[in-house]
Amino acid sequence: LTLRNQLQVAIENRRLEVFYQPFVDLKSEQIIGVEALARWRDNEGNWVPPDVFIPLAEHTGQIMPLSALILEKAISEIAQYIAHPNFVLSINLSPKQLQSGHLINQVTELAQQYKIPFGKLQFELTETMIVDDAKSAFKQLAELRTLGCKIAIDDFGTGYSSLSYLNDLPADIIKIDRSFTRRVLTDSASHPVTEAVISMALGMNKSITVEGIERAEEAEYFAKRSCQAAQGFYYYRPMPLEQLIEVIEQET
Ligand code: G
Ligand code: G
Ligand code: MN
Ligand code: NA
Repeated sequence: LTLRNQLQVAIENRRLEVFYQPFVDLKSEQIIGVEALARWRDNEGNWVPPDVFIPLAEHTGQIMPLSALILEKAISEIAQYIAHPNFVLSINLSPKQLQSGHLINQVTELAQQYKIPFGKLQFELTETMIVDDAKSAFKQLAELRTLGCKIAIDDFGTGYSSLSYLNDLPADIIKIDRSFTRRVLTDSASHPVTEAVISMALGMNKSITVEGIERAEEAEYFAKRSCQAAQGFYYYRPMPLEQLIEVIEQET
């Protein structure tokens, strides 16, 4: 079977899994939410990297049923932990989901079914996704925000967006890409850019989540600069639900 056919069968049998990577408050290091990350094993039982099957699914159109499956699995699995104060479930969106127009209905139905307040749901998308079809994307993002969902710009600083359009970005949170994080302690030439990205985000009144924190010194650097939240292997790696439950129970 081709990878595409294997993926088709896996989606139909709901065999994709969701891993969760917690993110934390930078000051207290307390978990304030989790990012849902799709995971898939092929017929031989080997993990296929999401960098492979997500683009494949986007190419074949399988991304729509795949995304619907991940959204439902994540919401149903996390529903009972959402009651913790400040706990947010963050979901990666694909451009097709924004274009389709079904997203609002899907989200509304699942939130009602699993009794999840909209404020507990966050959606991550990249700058490029918004620019590609700005008008329709802005409208859908505005609707999600009106419901109370949070919007986060993923991989911030790596897209092609013009600075002028950043003013109108319909988002609550900026996730600073890990390529910036990686450099702050090693490559002094990149500091001005990182500092500029931080001041832009703060100036636009966005909350900042720093991605890819792998060392205490990196966390310190961003904490000193008014960034609120952080994610990275230094705190937690993406993990299966059973492990996440243990982590949450240890924390509370
Ligand atoms: O964590 P990781 O290696 O798993 O993720 C690789 C890439 O795949 C990241 O860019 C991440 O945003 C993306 N990704 C992971 N899960 C999903 C998903 O459910 N939907 C979409 N659209 N992208 C995802
Ligand atoms: O594009 P997005 O931010 O959704 O990508 C999420 C990906 O980032 C996941 O594949 C996850 O495994 C990876 N990731 C999360 N934290 C770290 C980190 O501290 N270091 C590295 N190298 N990758 C990370
Ligand atoms: Mn992400
Ligand atoms: Na990212």
